[in-house]
Amino acid sequence: MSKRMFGAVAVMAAACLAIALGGVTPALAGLGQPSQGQLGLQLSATPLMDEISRLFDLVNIIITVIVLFVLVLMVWVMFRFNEKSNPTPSRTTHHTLLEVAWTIVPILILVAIALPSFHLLFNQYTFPKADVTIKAIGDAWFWEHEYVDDKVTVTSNIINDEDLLRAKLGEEAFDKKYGALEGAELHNALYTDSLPLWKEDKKIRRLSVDREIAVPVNKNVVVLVTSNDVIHQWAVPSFGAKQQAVPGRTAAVWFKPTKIGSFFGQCMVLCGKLHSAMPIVVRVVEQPVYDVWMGALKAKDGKKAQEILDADTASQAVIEQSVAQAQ
Ligand SMILES: [Cu+2]
Repeated sequence: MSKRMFGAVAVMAAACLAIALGGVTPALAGLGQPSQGQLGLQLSATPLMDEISRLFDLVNIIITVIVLFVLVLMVWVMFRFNEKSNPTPSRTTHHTLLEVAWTIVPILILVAIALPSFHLLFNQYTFPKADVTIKAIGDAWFWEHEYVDDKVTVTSNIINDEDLLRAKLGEEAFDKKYGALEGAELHNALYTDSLPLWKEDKKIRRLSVDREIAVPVNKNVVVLVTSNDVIHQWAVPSFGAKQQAVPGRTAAVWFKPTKIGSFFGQCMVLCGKLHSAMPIVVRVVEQPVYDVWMGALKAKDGKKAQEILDADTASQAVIEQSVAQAQ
């Protein structure tokens, strides 16, 4: 290999390695929410997601090594065995050792991927005894969360630019200011004017909801997922939890959150016009906070329940950090 060629291969290898390492750098991924310029998965908050992240990293490393190996081989063949450098080609058609190697090595690679993959599948489908059971019902376009044992339901609707502005200005002033606008003009005005309010209210645009659901930390949560109308999907990336919501059927997913905070998810199956308007927010809190929150829900006071979550400094600190990052 000539010096110049070696230099080019080295630069390409370094670039690939930088991309591969970038994918696993925690600074680029958010906990419980996506972040600007994110390359890898969202940070993990459950043992299942730990396992998913490990498998993701393992497969990424294997892919990177294979790509670099094939790249080096191709470059080598192009330069070392072209007509000019190698005028009399070898007539070899078989090489037993090589043939055995290129059969065995891929098998070993597949086994190395299959073992952790089956282990993960087994864990995902082995349901622990549930401490909290939530029935998540997809509707076009919002989520209802029914706490099966406590017989309470939390309905989560997305917060829009308009909602923040109406709350800030009051109904009358809002109508006076925006009543004459329509279409894109109205949309742009609402977007621009509401931008500072998102930060002020400590909410994340397109991800925050009016009524969040809460679960206690370090407890097993089983979510039964179904739908009232079309196919949706209940998914919270940091929990490694994702399940189709099919009308007439109930599927289940489980997670055990080990970190306190706010965890954002979304409907992940295209379900219609407002598919993007059905986020999920799960607040992971200490058991006592959860009990007080549940008490408020049982007293049919959804507003107070949300205030309890907003006043919980432990999980609120995490969301404030997220808001600061997102702006
Ligand atoms: Cu959807």
